[in-house]
Amino acid sequence: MCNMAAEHPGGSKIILKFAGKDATKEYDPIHASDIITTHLPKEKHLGPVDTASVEQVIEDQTPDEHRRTLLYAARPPLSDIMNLYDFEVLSRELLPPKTWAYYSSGSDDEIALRENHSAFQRVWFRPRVLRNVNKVDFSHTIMGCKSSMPFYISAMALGKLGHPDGELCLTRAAGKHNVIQMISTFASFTFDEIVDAAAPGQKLFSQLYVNQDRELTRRYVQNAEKRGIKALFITVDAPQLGRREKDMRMKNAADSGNDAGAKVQKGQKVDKGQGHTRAISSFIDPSLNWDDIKWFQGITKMPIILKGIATWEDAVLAVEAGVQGVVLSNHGGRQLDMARSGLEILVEVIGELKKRGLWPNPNFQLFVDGGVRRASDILKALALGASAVGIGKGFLYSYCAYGQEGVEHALKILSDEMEMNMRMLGITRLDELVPEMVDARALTMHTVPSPEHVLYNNTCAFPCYH
Ligand code: 173
Repeated sequence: MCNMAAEHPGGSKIILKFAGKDATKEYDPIHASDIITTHLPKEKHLGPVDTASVEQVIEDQTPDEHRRTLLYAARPPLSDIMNLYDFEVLSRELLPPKTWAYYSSGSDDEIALRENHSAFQRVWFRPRVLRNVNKVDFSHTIMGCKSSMPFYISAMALGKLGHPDGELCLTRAAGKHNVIQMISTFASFTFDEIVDAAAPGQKLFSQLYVNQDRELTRRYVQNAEKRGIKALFITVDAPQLGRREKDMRMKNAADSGNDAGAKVQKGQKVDKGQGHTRAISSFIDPSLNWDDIKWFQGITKMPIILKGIATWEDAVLAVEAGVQGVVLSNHGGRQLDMARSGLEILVEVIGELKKRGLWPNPNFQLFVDGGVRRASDILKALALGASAVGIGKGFLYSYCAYGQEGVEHALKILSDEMEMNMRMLGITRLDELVPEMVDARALTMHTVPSPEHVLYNNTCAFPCYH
């Protein structure tokens, strides 16, 4: 137990805080169910818990939990939800503050987070008219997989924090509506539990954080291939997790009470207030580099996509490394603050690949993620040359608020928006989308005022000082 506490990636404090108590509620969302069998040596498996000996914690709801329970019961009917932002507004009120802080936090001043949204606002349409747009078809092929729409559900960690069925809400809705889900390495459910929840023939992608223990990574990748995963998205923009300060502050607040943990920790080096992600991410290998790509190509036949490319220079290196594509992204504004939006990177990358005779390229795909909430966003990215886009938080918040039904409703909203926008753009199929249908001249101009006049109002944790 003591050894374990010292090595626990989330710090020893939390272990000591729950020592001798039932920690299921805290443990479950953050740990996949196979973590004990895959990470804890056999000799440390002490056997089944004698529940009679466990200190029972009968928890009354706090006034805030009670308020949220009432709010949850009084959610508007799904038919009132007009767009993907509506889910986000509801989630902010419905989720426990710690969960909202973890999901919604961008890094540092959250400028990259906001930029993802505002970049789309700097691209305008040039619609064509008087074309027969009676029948509109927006089905698409992504990495050889048929999809009802030109996006995939991007990987997000710790889904159970937001809903008991977590990522499975996505899997079930995606299977029903024929869209592709990318499974996160740090999902709350195990990789196999998610694949098992998929419908027969349902197409899935896998996101990979490369572990310092390459043997674990090899097993993870080869299991993914065996289970029929269609593409491997290796995250390359997170050698260290960004400072998501909202998340970090919540951890500090939770730990600052006068509990046993705090006393026992006195004088010890404490892993203070890292927040959910930084704690879990200690497995990620910061030594990952271009030479490792060959190793991946040697252990799997799945197509490899590098997720988190932010410059044309690295896109060229990716082509040269022989991978099948890249995701142009700033990691939802959660990594390097002020890294540009995927949309802006896309225009730069295509220009430079063209100059080098590397574009168009049937063997290399460009994906974009970050800030996508509307079909108009998707169409802008496709017009500018993206093969497809990734949507994460839009779907995350839809299941936080309404479970699987919420995800299905989000898909229906996007489908309606796709049809309407394509008609008004003057196209009936996605291959009719051309760069001339957008005006992206302002994309590289970063002079748009940020939505909040005083940035620190957004990141400050001490509202009484406002
Ligand atoms: O953005 C994230 O939160 C993320 O990528 C992550 C990384 C490690 C653990 C959990 C989440």
